[in-house]
Amino acid sequence: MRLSQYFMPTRKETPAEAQVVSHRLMLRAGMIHQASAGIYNWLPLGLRVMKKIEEIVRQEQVLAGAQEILMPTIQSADLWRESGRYDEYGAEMLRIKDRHQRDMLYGPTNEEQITDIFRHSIKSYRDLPKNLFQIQWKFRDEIRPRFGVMRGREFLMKDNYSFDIDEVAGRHSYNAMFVAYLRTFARLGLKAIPMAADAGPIGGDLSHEFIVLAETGESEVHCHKDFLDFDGLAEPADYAANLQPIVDHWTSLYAATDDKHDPDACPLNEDELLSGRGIEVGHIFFFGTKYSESMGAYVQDPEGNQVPVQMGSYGIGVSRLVGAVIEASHDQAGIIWPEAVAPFKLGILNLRVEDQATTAAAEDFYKKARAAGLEVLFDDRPERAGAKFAEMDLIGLPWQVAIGPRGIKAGTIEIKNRATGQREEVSAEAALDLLTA
Ligand code: 5CA
Repeated sequence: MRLSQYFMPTRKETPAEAQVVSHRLMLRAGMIHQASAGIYNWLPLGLRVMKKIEEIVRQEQVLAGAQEILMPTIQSADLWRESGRYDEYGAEMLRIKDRHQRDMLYGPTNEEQITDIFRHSIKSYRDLPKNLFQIQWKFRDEIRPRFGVMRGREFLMKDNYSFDIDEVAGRHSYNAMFVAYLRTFARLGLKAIPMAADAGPIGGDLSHEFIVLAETGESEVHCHKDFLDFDGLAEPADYAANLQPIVDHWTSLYAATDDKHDPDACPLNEDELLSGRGIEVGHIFFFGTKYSESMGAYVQDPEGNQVPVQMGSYGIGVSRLVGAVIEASHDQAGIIWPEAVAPFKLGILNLRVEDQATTAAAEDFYKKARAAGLEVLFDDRPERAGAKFAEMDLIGLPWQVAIGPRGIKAGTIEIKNRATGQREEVSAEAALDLLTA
C-alpha cells in the first residue's frame, strides 16, 4: 500500500479528549474516528489490526472445537422476558420499538438468543457437546463510556456458548475455553492473568476474568506477585485430554477481582500480594441450567429423562483488545505492534522522493517486498525525512526500511526494528532475507 494513496488521517497534536495512551495513539495514528460517545468509526489502519486480532481469536476457538455462527444484533424482547432479564438488565440495554410497536433491543449479549436456537434444534444427549461462537457487535449503554474503544457503548465481542449433558462435561467445556483464552492472549503478545470473578448479570458461580495488568485498567485486581513470572501458554493444547492440570496450574496462585477479594480472608501476606489495576480482556462463565430451565432447553439423557442442558458463556473484547495491546506495548514515540497483530509488517520510507536513484531503489524494494508476500506500507510522499520517521514510529510497524541518497551510494539501506530501536545498514537483498526469514 502506498501512503500517498492510503487513508490514514494522522494527527500531530495530542487529542485533548483522550485520557489514556491507547486512546491518544489510536486517534493520532488515524485508526479510529469518534462517531458519538462510545461509538467509533474504524478507519483502514485500525480495522486491519482489529481483523488480525479477530482472526487469532477465531483460530483458537476453532482449535478448541467451537463452530462459528452469526446471530443478529437486534433481538426480540420476548426472549429476554422468558429468562427474566428484560426487566433486570436496566438502563444499559438499548431498547427499540419496530414499526409494529414490538419491543426489540440491540443485544448486549446473547444467552437468550443462543438458547432459543438450541431448544429448536437439539433434543438428545447424542448431539452433545456443542460449542458455538460468533464475533459480533454488541451495544451497552454504559453510563460512562471512556478510554476510547476500551469502554465503548458499541463494541465487537467474541462470544460463545457451550452445551453439555451434565456438570462434569460442562466443566470440561469451561476448561477448554480457559485454555483457549490462555493461548489466544499469549499469541496476541499479552500476559493475561485468570482471576476469580463475580458473574454479575450473566449468572452462575464459576467465573474467571482474564486481566492484563495496566495502570490505566478499569478493574481493581489482587493477585500473587509470582504471576508476573508466569509465561504465557506457548504450546498448542490437546483439547481431548484432561485439561484440569493446566487450569489448576493457572489457578494455583491467588488472583481475584475486587468484587471477589476479601482482604480479611486473603491467604497472601503483604509482600506476596500485588494490588493494582488491570484491563479485562475476557470473561468466562459456567452457569449450568440458569437459561435452559427458564427457557425450556431440555434434552433427553441416556436413561431417557428430560434434563435441562448445562451451559456456559465466554466473552472476549475484540475491539477492546486493540486498545489493550497498545497499553501494553508503546513508548514515547508511539505504538509498538507485536508482529502477530501489526497492520503491516514493514514500512518503507523513501527519504528523498525528488532524487531519481533513491526513488528507483525504493520503488524496486517495494516491488520485491510485495512479491515476497510481505505486508508493506510504502511512504512515497514528498515529505521531509524527519516527519516520515516520526510518523512511522507513531504507527508502530515492527520493521522500517529507510532508503536515501547516502545509503544508495554505499549500496545499502537502513533497516530498523521498532521494538528494540536497533538499526543496521545492509544491502537490499540482506534486508529482504531478514524480513522473510
Ligand atoms: N455473555 C458473556 C460472555 S459471552 C458476557 O457478555 N461477558 S462480559 O460482559 O464479561 O463481556 C465479555 C467481554 O467483552 C469483556 O471481558 C470485555 O473484554 C468486553 N467488554 C465488555 N464491555 C465492554 C465495553 N463497554 N467496551 C468494550 N469491551 C467490552
